[in-house]
Amino acid sequence: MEFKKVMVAGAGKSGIASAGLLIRNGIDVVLYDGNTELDKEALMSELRDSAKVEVALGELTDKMLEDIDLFVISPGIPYDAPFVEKVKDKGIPVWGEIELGYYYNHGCIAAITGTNGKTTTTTLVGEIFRNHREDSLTVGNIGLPFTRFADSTTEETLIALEVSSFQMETIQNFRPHVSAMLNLTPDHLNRHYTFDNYIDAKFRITENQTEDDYIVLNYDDPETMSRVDKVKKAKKVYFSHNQEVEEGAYVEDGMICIKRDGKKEEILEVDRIQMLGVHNLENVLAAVAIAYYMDIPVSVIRDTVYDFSGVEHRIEFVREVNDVKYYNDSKGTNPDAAIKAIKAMNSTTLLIGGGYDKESDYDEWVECFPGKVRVLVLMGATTEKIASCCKRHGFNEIVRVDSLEAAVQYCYAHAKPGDNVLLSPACASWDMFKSYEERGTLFKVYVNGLEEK
Ligand code: UMA
Repeated sequence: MEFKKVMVAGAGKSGIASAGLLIRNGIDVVLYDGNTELDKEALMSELRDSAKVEVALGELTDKMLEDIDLFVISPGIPYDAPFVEKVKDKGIPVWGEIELGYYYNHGCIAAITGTNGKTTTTTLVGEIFRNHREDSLTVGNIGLPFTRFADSTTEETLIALEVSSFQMETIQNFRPHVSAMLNLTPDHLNRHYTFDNYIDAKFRITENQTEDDYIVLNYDDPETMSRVDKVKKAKKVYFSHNQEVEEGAYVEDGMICIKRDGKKEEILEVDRIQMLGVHNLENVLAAVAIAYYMDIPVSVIRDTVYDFSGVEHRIEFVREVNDVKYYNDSKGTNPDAAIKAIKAMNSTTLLIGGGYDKESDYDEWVECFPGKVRVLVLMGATTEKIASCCKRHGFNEIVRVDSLEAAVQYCYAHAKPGDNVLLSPACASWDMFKSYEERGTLFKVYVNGLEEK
C-alpha cells in the first residue's frame, strides 16, 4: 500500500514515534490529538522536520481528513471511538501503531501478550536476544514504541515485542514468528466491555501466523487452554510449572527442560532463578520456550536467566527501614497481578491499594488477604468500591488516605519490625498519576526519604 499523507492520532509516545517514522520515510504527517491543551509548538519541535508535519488539536473535522490516505491510532484510543468511526465511514484505512511498525519492519519478531507477566517475560526475552546478538530490540507496550525503531531493523534483528489487547485490536497483517499467551484474567473491561472481547483482541496475536510460526501457551492457565481452538495455523508450544508437556517447557527434578519433537533437553536449574514467586517461574518458562523456538543457543538462555533479577515496579525491593521491608509493585495494575504480589510476600504485610477504576472485580484479591495483609491503606478513585468489597468479605482493617505520600507515612508509623509494606494497587494509576511508572517512582522517593528511628 502506498500512502502520501497520514494522520497519526494521539500525541503520546506512540503517536510521536509513528509520526517520526513516517517523516523519516518521506511521508506527510498530520499529528492529531483530542486534547486542545497540548503545546503545538513543542510537538512540532519534538518532530524536528516541521516541513512535513502539521499538528491538529481538538475535535476531528472533515476538513482535517481531506487527502488523508491512512489513519494510525495510538493504543489508548479505542477502535470504536466516535471520531475513529467517522474516519472508517470515509473509507480511510485505520491501523494501530504496531501495524505501522510491522509494515516497515524487517526483523524477526517474538510477540508477547497475556494479562500479567508481559513486562518481565519480554524484558527477559529481550536480554536473551541481546546476549546472543547486538542487533536486537525490546519494544512495545513495555514503554518504547515499536515504530521508533521498526524502520531501522534488518533481517538479522531480533525483536522482543510486548503487545497489549489495545494494540492487537488494530492489526491487519502483523505476523510474529513466535507469539506467546502468558495467561488470561479479566482486565480493561471498561475498554473491551466483556472478557470475551478482551480475549478475542489478545488472540489476534496469532491471526496471521502460518505453519512456520509458533505460539507459546500457558498449559496451567485454564482460560488460555480453553481457547486454544482460536489458534489456526501456528504450531502450539506449551509451558507448565507443574506437569510435563508434549511440546515445550516444563520442570522436572528441579530442572527446566524443553521437549521438542519428542526430544528432551535440560536447560537450567530452577534454584538458580533469582526472582520470587511461582508466577516468575512461569515467566521464566515462557521466556525459555520463546527463546528456544527463536533458535537462541541454550547456553545463552541459561546464562541470561541466571543473571536476571527482575524488572522495575514489579515486586521490586526498595529498602529496609526499622526492620520493615518496602516493596514497589506499582505494575500490579489489576487484581490478578496484585494477588501474585501478595502471594510472594513472606510475612505480614501493610498493603497500599486503589486507583483508577477499570471496572475490575476485587473479590478474589480481598479473599487472599487473610493471614497475609494486616492493613489495607486505600487511595484513589476505587477507594469506596474496594472498601465495600472488603466489608462483604469481613475484612475491616482499612485506612483511607488522600495521597501516596500519606499512605507511605501511615505505613511508616504503623508497621512493626518484620512487616512488609507493599504498594500493589490492583488498579491502574491514571486517576492520580501519569503512569504506573510515575506512581512507582514516587513511592520509591517517599520510601527513600524515611528515616531510621
Ligand atoms: N487521545 C486522544 N483521544 C482519545 C484518547 C487519547 O486524542 O480518545 C490522546 C491523548 O490526549 C494523549 C494520547 O492520545 O495525548 C495518548 O496516547 P496513548 O494513551 O496511546 O499513550 P502512549 O503514550 O502512546 O502510550 C502507549 C501505551 N498506552 C496505552 O496503551 C494506554 C503504553 O502502554 C505504551 O507503553 C506506549 O504506547 C508505547 O508503546 C501503557 C499501558 O498502560 C504502559 N498499557 C496498558 C497496560 O499495560 O495495561 C495496555
